[in-house]
Amino acid sequence: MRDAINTTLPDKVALVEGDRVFTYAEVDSRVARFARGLLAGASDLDEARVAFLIPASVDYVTALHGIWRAGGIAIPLNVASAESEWEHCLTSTGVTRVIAGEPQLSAIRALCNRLSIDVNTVTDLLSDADSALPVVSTDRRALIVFTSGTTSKPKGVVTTHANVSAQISTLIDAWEWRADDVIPLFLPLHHVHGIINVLSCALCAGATVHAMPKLDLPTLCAQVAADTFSVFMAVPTIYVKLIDYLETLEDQDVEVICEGFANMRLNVSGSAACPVEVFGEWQQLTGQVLLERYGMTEIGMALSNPYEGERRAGYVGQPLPGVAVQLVEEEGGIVTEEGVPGEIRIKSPTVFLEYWGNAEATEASFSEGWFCTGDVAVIEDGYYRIMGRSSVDIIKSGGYKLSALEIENKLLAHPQIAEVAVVGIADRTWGEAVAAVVVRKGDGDMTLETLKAWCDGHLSSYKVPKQLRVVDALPRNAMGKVMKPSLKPLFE
Ligand code: MLC
Ligand code: AMP
Repeated sequence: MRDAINTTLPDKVALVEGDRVFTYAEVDSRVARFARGLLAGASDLDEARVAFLIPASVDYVTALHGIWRAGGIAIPLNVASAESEWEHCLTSTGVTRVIAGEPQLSAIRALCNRLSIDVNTVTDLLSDADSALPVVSTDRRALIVFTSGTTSKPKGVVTTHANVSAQISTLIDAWEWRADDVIPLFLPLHHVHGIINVLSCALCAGATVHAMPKLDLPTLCAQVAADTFSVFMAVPTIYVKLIDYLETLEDQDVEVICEGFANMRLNVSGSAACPVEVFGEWQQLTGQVLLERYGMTEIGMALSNPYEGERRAGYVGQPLPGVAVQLVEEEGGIVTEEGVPGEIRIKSPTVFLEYWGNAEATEASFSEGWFCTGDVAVIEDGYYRIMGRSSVDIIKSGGYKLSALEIENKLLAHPQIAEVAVVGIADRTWGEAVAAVVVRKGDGDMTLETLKAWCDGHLSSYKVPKQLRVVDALPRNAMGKVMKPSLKPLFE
């Protein structure tokens, strides 16, 4: 098994954070000091849940790996969440300790006090003790990442150290990661795209990560133009935003930025379907043939276009090495021919262990040892194409998976909302955008602006509806269930 933080090149730069630079030896030593501080004399955290609220930075890496080395389970929190969303993550997993970045401390301190959870910064816990660190076996739980689904509250996806390691190794091999790679990291670090595909693969390969607190296109593009990076990974929304941003620039600036992308060895797109037009526009602008791949929090990456070989627009390629894939028809039969759609099912060392504290949901998500993704695909000419999802209650907006039910439940607390249905509608930038159809109660106007204002503090901002329609009644079938597909035309 590879080391999670490469130790073969101690003097090489692991992380760049603004104007600070950290070598692999420095990161490694900081992680060990933090792990000792967390242990505070104990021999092992024994899978205690430690949550952390830290944007991309050396502190994030220190917290993640420090928790692992001390034998704890790491739970990265979304820095953009509302307090009630953090509360669900903390209470549903029995978190005993939170590590916060300096600026995030004030946002989460009151909640931690109310829940009697210790809260510290990384610096608070750096220790110079020279006590031994535990030997953590690979079958132990490592990480809990929260994912939205068809239930109202997000579920905690538990992966073991062996799962995490398999997810990393698969990608290092498939995409030929190497120590001289340099990658920007602007994706959120509470999801596998940022955590595994970018940060963990890079640190394991001995590459250099430029950690950015958020996506800032002018700064990013200036670095691209200076040929800083060799690899680039993003969700389709970011490629759309880049294309739109380039349109606002002078020709000579566009040229140097596109040249910077052209000089990279790899541009990857994933987490949502990359529209064929975006694939084409990116190729035209930069010469880069995007490598599109398919994954999920529960399974890491499963399907990928080839690193060497033809990358097809609109397709997600073939199973990654070590990943077994089945397509299963609605009636339960395994698809054996091309052109027949079926649900994607996965068996692989990368597949998660369980949903935290939810044996029922874990069991329901497997069939004969295969994880049932809920995504439907078809094979055409040897390449998988994702056709959609089996549930209308899941929305993919800018790469975030959102639960329509979770948003509906929050909106129902609005004093003027009697009934609400949330749907995803096609959107050029976001892929799908959150849209709400509301039946009002009481008097007074309801506009998108007033609804958005009310949502502030109740929901993460990216879950807030971008469109609103007020209707007299929601269309329901004979069972009383809202017929969501019939709501989408309201937004055309
Ligand atoms: C931001 N906004 C969004 C949004 N992101 N709205 C809908 N969907 C989103 N994804 C809204 C904000 O609420 C805000 O609204 C406005 O856009 C500007 O916010 P911002 O934070 O400045 O936006 P920006 O930085 O441009 O963010 C866009 C983004 C971000 C694409 C960079 O959404 C992002 O990082 N997405 C990636 C998510 C991800 O990593 N998913 C992987 C999951 S793992 P207002 O109204 O306040 O102005 C997975 C498995 C796999 O899927 O296969 O990888
Ligand atoms: P998450 O649960 O946030 O990990 O999101 C995983 C989901 O994102 C998958 O189940 C798919 O629905 C979707 N997804 C990921 N990659 C792709 C892709 N390349 N094309 C289409 N959908 C994708």
